[in-house]
Amino acid sequence: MLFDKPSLYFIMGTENCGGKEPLVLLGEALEGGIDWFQLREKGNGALTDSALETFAKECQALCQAYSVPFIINDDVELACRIDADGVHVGQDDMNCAEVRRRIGEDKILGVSVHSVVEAERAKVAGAGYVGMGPVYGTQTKSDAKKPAGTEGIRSVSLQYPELPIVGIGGITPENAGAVWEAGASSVAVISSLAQADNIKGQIQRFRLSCKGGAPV
Ligand code: 3NM
Repeated sequence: MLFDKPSLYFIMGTENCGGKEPLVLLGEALEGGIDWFQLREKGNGALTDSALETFAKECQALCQAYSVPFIINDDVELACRIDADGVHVGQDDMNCAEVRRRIGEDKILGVSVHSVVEAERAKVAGAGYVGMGPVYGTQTKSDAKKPAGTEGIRSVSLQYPELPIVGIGGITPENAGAVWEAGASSVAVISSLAQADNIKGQIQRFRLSCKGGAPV
C-alpha cells in the first residue's frame, strides 16, 4: 500500500550532487533505506534527451534492485516511455487529470499543491499523494514560493485524512518533527541527504525524527 507508514522521499538530479557521482549517491541512499526516489533533473547543466533517458534508466534499475518506487518529475512522456512507477507534476505542468489519463490507473501520480482547494482538485483528478512546500526556506529550488510552515499540511490533513501528504522544502532531521506532527505521511528532501557526509547516518536521523523514532 502507498504511504502505509511514515516514509522518506529522496529527490535528486545530477545538479544536486555537490561533486559526488550521482549513481553512487543514489546507491548509498537506497542502501541507507530511502522509501521513494524522484528524479528531478533541473538546472543549467541538466541532462536532456538521450543522456537524460540513459541516466533515468540507470536510476530506475537501481531503484528496482531495492524495490523502491521510481518517480519522474514533470516529464510525463519520459516516464511513460521507460515505464517509471509514477510521475510528479506541479500546478503549472500538464493538467493532472490529463496526466492521470496518460499514465494510466496503475501508476503513482504526485501533485504539488499549496492549499486545501488545490489538494481537493488534485485528489479528484486522481493524485495518489500531494506535495506541500516549501515548508522551510530552501536554496535548492530557484523559483520556490515563500516558506509556508506546516499550517497548510495540517489543514489538508484534517480535511482529507486519507490523502497522503509529502512535506518538502528545507527539511532536515532537526526540523522534520513538526512536519510529521502536522500530518505529513512523508518528508521529501534534496540537499539534506544529497549533501550529507554520511548518508546512512542522516537517514537514521530522519528515522528518529518521526514520532519519537517510529520506523521511517
Ligand atoms: N519543491 P531541499 S521546494 C523540489 O515547494 C522542491 O514545491 C519545493 O529541496 C516546493 O530539500 C523544493 O534541498 C526543493 O530544500 C527541496
